[in-house]
Amino acid sequence: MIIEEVCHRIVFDSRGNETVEAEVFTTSGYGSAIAPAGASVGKNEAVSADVTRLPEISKKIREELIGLDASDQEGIDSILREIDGTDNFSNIGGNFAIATSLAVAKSAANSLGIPLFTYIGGCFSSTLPYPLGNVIGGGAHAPGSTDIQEFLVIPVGAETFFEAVKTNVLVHKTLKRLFSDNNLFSAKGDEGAWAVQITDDRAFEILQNAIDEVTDETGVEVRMGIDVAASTLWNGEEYVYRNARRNSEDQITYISELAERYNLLYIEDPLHEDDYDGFAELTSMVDCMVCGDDIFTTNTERIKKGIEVGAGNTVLIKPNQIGTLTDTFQAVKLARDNGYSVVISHRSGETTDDSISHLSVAFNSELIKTGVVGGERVAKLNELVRIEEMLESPEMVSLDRWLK
Ligand code: 2PG
Ligand code: MG
Repeated sequence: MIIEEVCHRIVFDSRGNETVEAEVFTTSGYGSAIAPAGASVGKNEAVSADVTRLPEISKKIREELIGLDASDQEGIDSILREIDGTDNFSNIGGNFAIATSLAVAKSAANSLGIPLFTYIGGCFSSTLPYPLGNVIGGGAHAPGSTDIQEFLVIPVGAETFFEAVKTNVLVHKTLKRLFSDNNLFSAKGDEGAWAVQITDDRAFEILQNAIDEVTDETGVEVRMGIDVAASTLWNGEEYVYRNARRNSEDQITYISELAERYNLLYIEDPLHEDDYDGFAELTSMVDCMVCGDDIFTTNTERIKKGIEVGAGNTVLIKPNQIGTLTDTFQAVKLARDNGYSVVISHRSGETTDDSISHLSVAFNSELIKTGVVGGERVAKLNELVRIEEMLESPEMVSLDRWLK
């Protein structure tokens, strides 16, 4: 499977922003991938290059990759790093790097005639993640709505991936009715979550009602989670909410109280991206998943530091935060080897690219964060429905560690 051609083009993402698509042709196969983009971007993430530099960047990549074996993922990813020459892809761009890296993997899988999840994870990859669905959102994804960026649901009682998606959808639909019953106007944020002009307290309350209704109706247990995206609330001294200001200690107390009151299963970015000690303190106080997104940025150096101090117990994995599939794999491996759970995640700016669905199965991840509705979110969920059907004996991943 020698690489014969590599091309890049500019396409559009779900926010209408321009992004990069890469295509890789081998002697016997083809793969393509598109880079997503975030709105609440961690300051340690790989940097995206301006897409207008496409001719120059594409030429550099093409010249180095043509003639190589597409199955040498590590070798190709290290060449991408060499062409770039910086730590954070600030030369050729993390967007060009990740699209190319994933397209190479897809072309290799296609050359072998096997699905991407089997190519990456091997023949024993057969567990499906639970979908972590964003149902009410604000922050950088819907200014004017809630302060907490994402109110999430996890259908822990679902026995199949299909049932899990159906349950999340039902919560999303139920919320629409509850908002309207309460004379609240609801629109949708960047990830298809409801954007409503309500306080965080009210959002928790209405979401709890929606979950209770859905569980009564379906018998499926649903748990709540949040992505505070606390770096976006942090002004350098305090967390600034619309009707409150909290210093670090107050923030830790506040989040731990929320965890208790709403029986949270999942808390992402409760503290700002440099507060390793705060993360560690909160992690020791609660017994749910405490997940690092902006703090870790899928970066092994940063995850290592987290492991050393006990910051978090779960890692959010976003391939475009780090720039290559090999780096993504290493982040997952480091997290796993140290007892951290793994959540594969979309970005708020997405396309119909479904690579992360395959990665979630290949990496045996506990959760996949994708949103609940909208073509670019459903593309990931539908691909997992197909994968579930494709597998001989599909099973949902075990969340026993987190369920009491
Ligand atoms: C997050 C993500 C995805 P963004 O903060 O976890 O929900 O948002 O892609 O804007 O960083
Ligand atoms: Mg986040």
